[in-house]
Amino acid sequence: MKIQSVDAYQIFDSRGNPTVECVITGASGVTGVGRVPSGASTGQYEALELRDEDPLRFGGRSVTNAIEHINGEIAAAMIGSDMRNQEALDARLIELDGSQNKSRLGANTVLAVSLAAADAASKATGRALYEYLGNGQGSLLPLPEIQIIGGGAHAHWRVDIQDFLLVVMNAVSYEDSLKVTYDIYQKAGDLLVQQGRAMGVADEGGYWPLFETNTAVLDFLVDAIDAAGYVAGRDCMISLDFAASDLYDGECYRFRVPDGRFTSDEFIDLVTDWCHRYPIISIEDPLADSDWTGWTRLSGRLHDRVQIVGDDLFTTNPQRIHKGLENNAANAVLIKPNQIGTVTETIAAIELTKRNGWLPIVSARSGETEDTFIAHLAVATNAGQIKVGSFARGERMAKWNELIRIGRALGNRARFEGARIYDRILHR
Ligand code: 2PG
Ligand code: MG
Repeated sequence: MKIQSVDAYQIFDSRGNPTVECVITGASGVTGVGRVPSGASTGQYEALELRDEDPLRFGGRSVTNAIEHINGEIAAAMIGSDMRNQEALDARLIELDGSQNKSRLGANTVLAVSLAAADAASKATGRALYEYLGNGQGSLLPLPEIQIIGGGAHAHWRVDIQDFLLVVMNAVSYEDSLKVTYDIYQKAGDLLVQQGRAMGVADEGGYWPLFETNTAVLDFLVDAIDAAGYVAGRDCMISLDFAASDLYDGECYRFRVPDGRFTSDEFIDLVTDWCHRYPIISIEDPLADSDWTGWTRLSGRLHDRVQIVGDDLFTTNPQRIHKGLENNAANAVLIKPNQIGTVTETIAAIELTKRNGWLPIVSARSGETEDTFIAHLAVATNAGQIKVGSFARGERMAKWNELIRIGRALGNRARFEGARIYDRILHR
């Protein structure tokens, strides 16, 4: 099952920005495709996303150099290799790049090839992608975290918090969690129109409304859950992505609505207070990616009460996850393949997280494509949770729908733990 050709070209993501698509063709004619997403609130420790930086072309965002790398030196190195040996292919890509953070070839460049190889190999072996990636061991359908309201860098800072997400705590199946989400997403939209707050949708399909404070959004969400016929705190809980690296100026955390500055300790007090006052089950990047002492202090207070997720803090990087484990900095890790650059390293980050009793959450980016790799990855690794943005827009629904298909294909092998997944880290 040798790789016969590697072909990359520029496509566009859900924000209309250029990105890389790569097709790998095997000697038998089988083809696999990889498409790369892109973040807006990117962490400073992420592997490098290579863009042309030519202000006259796509605002500097074109990916011609990435594509030339693939069609040139990467194709030369990949052609003739066995597409079924993902670890060897990824090791070769890492070796070719030769840098610490994929800065020579670009993580977007390398990931497009790594994803395409996995897809091609799954087809060549006649296995669904989740079966191929998980070597037949994956059967757990993930509990979704679904965005209802967007803010921060994804919604022109209308509110400070980036993601206000819903977790359906008592869902009995993956599809049940989508049904409850549908009810609440629709009801929230109706209420926003009634209240004259509706403006549109943010980058990931969540509403982008007018609110004067961040806590007013939390109050609104609780009301929307109740108005949809569910009980906040019992049936459904809230998950927040603070994306706090974007709020941090190196000394203090800054809120715009209302205007406020907080030291790390003061911000920890604020986050702790919210977790006591509202039905919050999960907090992501509650502090900046450089504020390690703050993370340890916050986790000391909340680690058995809420899921504490490092996204910018860990950037799917096993070295940073190790540091987090040593420092008791969190209890969960957001997993984004393009933060690290290869399928093998992404799976290694998930395994490291699980081995140490923390929870992985497979995640999309704010700039997405129709690619459904992450749905397969979540099931393949029995990750237990997934975050894809809201319950609207094609690039988001592609992932939710793919998980429905995977569930059907698994048949009675499919498992769903729902919110029981949190029992591994929380005392509830
Ligand atoms: C995040 C993601 C998805 P971005 O911060 O978790 O919400 O955003 O892709 O912009 O980093
Ligand atoms: Mg995040």
